[in-house]
Amino acid sequence: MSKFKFSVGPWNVHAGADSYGPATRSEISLEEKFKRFAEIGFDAVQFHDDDAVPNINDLTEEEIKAEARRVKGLLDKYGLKAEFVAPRLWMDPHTIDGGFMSSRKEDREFALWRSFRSIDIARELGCDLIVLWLAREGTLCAESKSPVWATHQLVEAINRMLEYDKTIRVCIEPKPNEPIDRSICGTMGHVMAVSAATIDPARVGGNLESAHAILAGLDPAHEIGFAMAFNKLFTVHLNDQNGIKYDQDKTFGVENLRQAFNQVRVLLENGYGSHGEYVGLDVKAMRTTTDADCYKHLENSLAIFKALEAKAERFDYAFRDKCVENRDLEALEMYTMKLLMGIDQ
Ligand code: XUL
Ligand code: MN
Repeated sequence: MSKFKFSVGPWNVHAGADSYGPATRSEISLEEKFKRFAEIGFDAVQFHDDDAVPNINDLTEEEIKAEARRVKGLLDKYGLKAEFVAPRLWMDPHTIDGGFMSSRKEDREFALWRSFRSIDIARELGCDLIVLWLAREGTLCAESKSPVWATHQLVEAINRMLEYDKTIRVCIEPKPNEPIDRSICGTMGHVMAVSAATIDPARVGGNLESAHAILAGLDPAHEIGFAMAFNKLFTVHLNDQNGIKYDQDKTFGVENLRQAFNQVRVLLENGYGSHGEYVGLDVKAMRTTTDADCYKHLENSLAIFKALEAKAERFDYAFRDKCVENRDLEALEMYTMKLLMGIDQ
């Protein structure tokens, strides 16, 4: 029995289109996804603003809230909670050169409008968390934007959200690049600095995605630990990634089992979830996956997480301490490898 609660986004079950080719699977309705998420064992759903309210730009504020209430009804029907809402600030023509730090004032206002609407939607869905994945916040042409000005724009935008709703929490999901070349807020360290500069740091934290940390050349477990040291790990996006290349969002643990184990171990060791945090997955099916198997990557990620949780529960801390005391890290490393390989010891 897992100690954790799990969440997932509707975009994690998708039709398989990528930049180089069309869809390979059928589209699935939001309700059908909710039904299967609940059956698979998820507790909560993560949303982009327009996952919950399609065509959001064409609706009035009241229409947006009404549609969000309808989606809340669907969540209730399947016993699911909403975990967070993330404004999608990368698809719209207004976001070509960024959102909060776009070079044009009307585009910056659009980004704030979507953020305020995301807060409204979150409230209707019954959650208090806004995730900012800052997809286009940075520079494509290094000389085009001052990183000082851009960083101030980000802090100011978060302050406006904190003022708009006095109890909403804002959570940055850092990523060093893609689709932007040079990101303004690329790691957990950046997130902590931005948080500290806002008007209410206790309400501004991070969402650590394993793949994004690996893209930054960092260890996801250490990024998790760093944020937890400041009580700022508001959620996680667990997945896997084969080195520093395009963002792959692979099934959790399939590339680096030891690194995955250490993410689970750090979460478990430090009581992640005791303030209601969810273990979120952000994983994609392979393009070859069939319609019949289009939830397999989620089932597999959950199964791998739970198997690693059971290993983490069995981790022999007394043996670890003895190895550390004797400076016998070779023995500790082999103990860990045997634990992962299922070799009796
Ligand atoms: C992009 C990414 C997004 C965010 C949500 O790399 O991870 O799916 O998690 O906007
Ligand atoms: Mn993510």
